[in-house]
Amino acid sequence: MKQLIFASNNAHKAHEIRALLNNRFDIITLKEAGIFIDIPEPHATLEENASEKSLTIYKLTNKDCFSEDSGLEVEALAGEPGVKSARYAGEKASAEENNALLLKKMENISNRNAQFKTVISLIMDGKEMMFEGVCEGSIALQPSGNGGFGYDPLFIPKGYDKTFAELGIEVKSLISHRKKAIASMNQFFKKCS
Ligand code: ITT
Repeated sequence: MKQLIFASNNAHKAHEIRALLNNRFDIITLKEAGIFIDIPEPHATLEENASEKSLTIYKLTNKDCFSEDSGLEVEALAGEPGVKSARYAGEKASAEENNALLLKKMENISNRNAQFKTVISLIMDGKEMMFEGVCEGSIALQPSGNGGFGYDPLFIPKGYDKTFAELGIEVKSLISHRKKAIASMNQFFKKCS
């Protein structure tokens, strides 16, 4: 099976992506590849940060790889936390701290519309390609559920009345931002084969 390095240190993402790629590739995380670096994400867009991660690993390994940058964009907060999703409440903030800050900023805000966005940067044979996926929904009034990671306890996808953390990976894998971005990458792989 063809190997593909996933340029990420987020084990939750790797778990979801392996399920979504359905064993099409042997996905190797950075840790499994013996690469112990925290790639900086200094840019203002998900696209630039995704490129930064995959290009860093490609330059280091010269192997096919991909990365993804994701963020939660809240309409009433002008797209915050966006690219800062992982470090919204501070550089080393936990998911609970990020969620608490988001709820605080949304106190007394009735427009709860939000979307998750994933941008994938794939480098194959030295060429970069990008894929994107968006999942619309809304921000709950309080965290619920134990599944998933990050903002999942606060995000209610459109058409549902439970959070991603309550719905679990089975439902999330059908409708998520990550699912849509991976589906688009899969279309590309199908065209190539
Ligand atoms: P890598 O850069 O190593 O891949 P990361 O956690 O730093 O891992 P990002 O820079 O893409 O990843 O940060 C995205 C943050 O957005 C992530 O830490 C979560 O807080 C949140 N996030 C992304 N996808 C999510 C999802 O599917 N469900 C809930 N929260 C998510």
